[in-house]
Amino acid sequence: MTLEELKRQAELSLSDLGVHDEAGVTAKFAEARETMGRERTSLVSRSTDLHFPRRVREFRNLILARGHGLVARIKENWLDATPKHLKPAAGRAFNSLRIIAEELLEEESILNIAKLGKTLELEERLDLTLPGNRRPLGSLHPVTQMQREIEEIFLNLGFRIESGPEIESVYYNFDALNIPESHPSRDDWDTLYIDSRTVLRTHTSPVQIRAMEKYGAPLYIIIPGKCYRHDNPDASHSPMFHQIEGLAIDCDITFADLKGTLDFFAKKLFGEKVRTRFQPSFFPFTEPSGEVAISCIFCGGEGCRVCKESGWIEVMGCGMVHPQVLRNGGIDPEKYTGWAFGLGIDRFAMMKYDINDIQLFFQSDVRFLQQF
Ligand code: 2U9
Repeated sequence: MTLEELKRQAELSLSDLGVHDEAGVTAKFAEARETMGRERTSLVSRSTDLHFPRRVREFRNLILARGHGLVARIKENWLDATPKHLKPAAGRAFNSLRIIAEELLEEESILNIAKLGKTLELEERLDLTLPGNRRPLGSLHPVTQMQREIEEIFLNLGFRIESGPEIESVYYNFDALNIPESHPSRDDWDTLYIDSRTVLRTHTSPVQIRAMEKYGAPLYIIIPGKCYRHDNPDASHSPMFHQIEGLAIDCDITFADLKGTLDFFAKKLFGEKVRTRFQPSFFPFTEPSGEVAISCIFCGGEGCRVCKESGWIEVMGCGMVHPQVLRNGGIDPEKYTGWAFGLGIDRFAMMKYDINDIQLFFQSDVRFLQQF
């Protein structure tokens, strides 16, 4: 029976349709099920058609819509209106019709079949002898690779990786680090202010203050992350760059520990032949402070264009944590001492991969990135 015919008969009672016994009831309901099943199959066979999802919904409503759907009409006329002696047979037949109708019309399954149909139909069209379309494998960004290489060295030394907010308070980014109000780094020439008390962090040092407050001493942590400075982008400066800082606080930490650790780090990263040189420097948050240089990795220290014939390349800063900074972190400088260092990860990646323009890291040019 066609769907149109089923719709017409669903408006009539079974006795109007000449059904007067249980066999007739079962046969009539079987006809209805068969019609719905066939309609569904032909619907799915047209699954590649653009309007398929809409047709599925329409067919679903036609069959299952509350009140005027076919199943509802059949319930009213073939079940509710059926004489008592045929009710049990009609009840059983109707229940199986409703269940099948719902399963038949479970939208998702129809759409999946459709998809399958589409792929099947695609496959028919697909020439499997054609080469597959290669999905070029990506790789880690060179700055990320350098960061992980540095993290690995300190993780193996028993340090933990800490992280913290990039939008920081003036207190944690400057005050707690002993950086005086008048210090030039506070100028909005150097720092990106969100408002008078909030900045984009200019270094990861504020995370160390937070860690000292949170964990106290002893503390062995490294803090990698993005930092921001009001810098005009050029070959060696970017307003957003990556830093990693390290902090070791314990009851007998000395400058010798600092030198030994950073010398070990440099040899692990640039090779055992590399030598380190420490020269006095100044940072508000360390006293004494040092500038660390490594023997030039391009000329082995003989002198070349990169190291400006000096044989040395300055790579990072360090120092013993200033007692006031320890106090700001809630640590008693009478009991504990500590060392800290800071380096620019992008600069280390430029050295390692011999890249002369920091902007290349942030231009998302796949021709550049796929080299790593
Ligand atoms: C605390 C105590 C001490 C972190 C340090 C440096 C030296 C340093 C520069 C490296 C390259 C910044 O990105 S850069 O320009 N940083 O030279 N940073 S000592 O000293 C700290 C930090 C936090 C609590």
